[in-house]
Amino acid sequence: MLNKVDDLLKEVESFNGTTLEETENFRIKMLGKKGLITELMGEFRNVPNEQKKEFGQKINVLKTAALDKVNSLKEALEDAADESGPKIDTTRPAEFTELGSRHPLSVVRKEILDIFGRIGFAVSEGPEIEDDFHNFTALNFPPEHPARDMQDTFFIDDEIALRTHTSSVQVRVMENSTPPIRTVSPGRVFRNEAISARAHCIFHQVEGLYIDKGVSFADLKQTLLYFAQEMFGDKTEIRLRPSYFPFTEPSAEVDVSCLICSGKGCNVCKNTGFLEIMGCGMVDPNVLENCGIDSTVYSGFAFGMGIERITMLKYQVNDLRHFFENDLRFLNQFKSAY
Ligand code: 2U9
Repeated sequence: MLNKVDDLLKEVESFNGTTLEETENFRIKMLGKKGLITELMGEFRNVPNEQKKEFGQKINVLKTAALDKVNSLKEALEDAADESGPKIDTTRPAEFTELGSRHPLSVVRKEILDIFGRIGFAVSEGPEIEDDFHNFTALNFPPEHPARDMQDTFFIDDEIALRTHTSSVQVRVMENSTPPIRTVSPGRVFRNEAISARAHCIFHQVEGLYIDKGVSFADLKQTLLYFAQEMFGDKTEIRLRPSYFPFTEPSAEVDVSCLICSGKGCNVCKNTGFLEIMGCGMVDPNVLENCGIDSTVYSGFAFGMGIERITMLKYQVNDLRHFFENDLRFLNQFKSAY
């Protein structure tokens, strides 16, 4: 029995496997469940008592030698395989990563700001929580104007409210700079309205303001025609209808020729051939004076639009609530937009 151990030790010491497969087979032959060393260990009970101690020591040496030999050969063969060529295919294309997309309102806001940016309008932003002066008084809202009503405005206290338009940002620009002023103000606005397919208590605006010497209604009209054609296509026509806002005089609603029927009449434009896109007007001299600008020297125009409305018209979205629900089936349709 002791000789058998010595013979196996010699076999282990002389083994020099040249492949991983050969080495694994050797391990199974020696150390596997039915391996030679395993079997020999099972013979322990048959060893005469006076040899048990020596047998036990020798078999431990044999087992350790076999394990060391197998492990060191495997390690060396694996290292050699690594050096002979990479196991990782570095030319394999990366796993596909799902990209997000911009929200349609962000896409359209950027497009509006870019269009006005190309004709020299800077971007100005300001607080969403405003005081009465910047949201109402400076803009010529009389003290009893219905927009100041709790029904229409979210008041925080008597003096402070969530802004109802971004005109308040432009009041701040006028207070803090001297003409010429050419600025567009994008931002969230808040109105105390019931949520429906056509209205929401939070929506997004871009308002524009141009103040300089000699600014006329003709400048306003041409600026808005440029905007409409950049936004909706160069065949687009505009139409101005008289209107009223406290902060502009004269004031107008701006329509574009219907994007679906080009003015012929369809159910989208309710057979009028036109779609309303914004309001505009010449800044009321009272507003200029309230903001520290001499109305005898300067004049200006202003306009305001809802980003939701422009997006609905441009992408034929028929329910305003889609913009706030973040349903991926809706948002994924804007993946190709930049
Ligand atoms: C200053 C003076 C005047 C901004 C203007 C409108 C007309 C307008 C509406 C469009 C749809 C609001 O989002 S909406 O509900 N806006 O019709 N806004 S002129 O006039 C200003 C702005 C700033 C200092």
